[in-house]
Amino acid sequence: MRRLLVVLLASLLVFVGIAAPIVLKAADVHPHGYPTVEGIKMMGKVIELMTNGKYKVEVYASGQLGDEKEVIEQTIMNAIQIARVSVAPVQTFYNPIGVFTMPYLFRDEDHYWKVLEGPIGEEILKGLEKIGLVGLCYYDAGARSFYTKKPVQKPEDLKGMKIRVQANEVMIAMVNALGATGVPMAYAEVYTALQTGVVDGAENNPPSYYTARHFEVAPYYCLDSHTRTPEIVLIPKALWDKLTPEEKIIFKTAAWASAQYQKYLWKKMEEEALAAVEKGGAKIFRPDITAFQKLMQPVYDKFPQYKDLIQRIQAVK
Ligand code: GTR
Repeated sequence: MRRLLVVLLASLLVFVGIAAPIVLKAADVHPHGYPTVEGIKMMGKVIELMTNGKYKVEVYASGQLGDEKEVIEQTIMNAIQIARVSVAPVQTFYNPIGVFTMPYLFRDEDHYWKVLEGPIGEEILKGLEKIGLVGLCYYDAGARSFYTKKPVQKPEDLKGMKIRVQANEVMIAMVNALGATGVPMAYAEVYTALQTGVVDGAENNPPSYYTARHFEVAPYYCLDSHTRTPEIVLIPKALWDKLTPEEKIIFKTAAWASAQYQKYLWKKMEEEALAAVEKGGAKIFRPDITAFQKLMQPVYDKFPQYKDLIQRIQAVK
């Protein structure tokens, strides 16, 4: 009798539309307040609102659900439903996306967005389905540059240094081409690795350099802007396939809207971060970028699989 009552009550709740929401777990390595985390929160709110509460997005910030490689694996298995990661570590799972981590690939910011939000960017998002993921949109991550414990103002200064990179082959090759050694390592471990001298430097954009407080332990920031590696928002294909046609539009639209918001927050934080690290004692160098760029040919030679894509990217005006 009691069981029957429970079943009846549960079906009634479903009927009047107050069933327990389907929880979607979202992962990000950055803390609350960081543009990517706030972007995902906005996307979650739009999804919740537009589906009348059928879905609820719970955001796990600061790497609570693991490093990016683990998060990607879990998202493929539908144990995590929203992954906001850099495209760099996605390369191991889907090689073509690694093209976006090639050094000095994009002419400028305008070119970057034209490529990402044009047919090539769309094609890469679509290709992710082959590994069980659906790419919803890209987020801004500006340009990455080196920061070190000893000053680096030109490529020669990097010689012999150990530089932490993301789990990405192009990044290792890029650092090696400059005469240093690329050491892949999880983001959460970088602070201690710098502090204890396990590595001599790392590389990232100003908001990461600032919020992860790496400037405290590697105070020389050399703005060589070697890569413009975008961020990406991924969901499991298993989840996508279960969505109704209407829900698919809601998810896509929510992601698109959140990208506009994230880009706005990004611009603000990029400037604030540079000022903040300087205030915190970091020294910023603006080097001759062509000196770095000139040494990148071996990286291009090492990844012939990207040749066609690179040509198409360069042709985007
Ligand atoms: C940041 C990026 C993170 C993570 C990190 C890293 O710029 O937003 O997703 O990839 O870099 O270097 O590990």
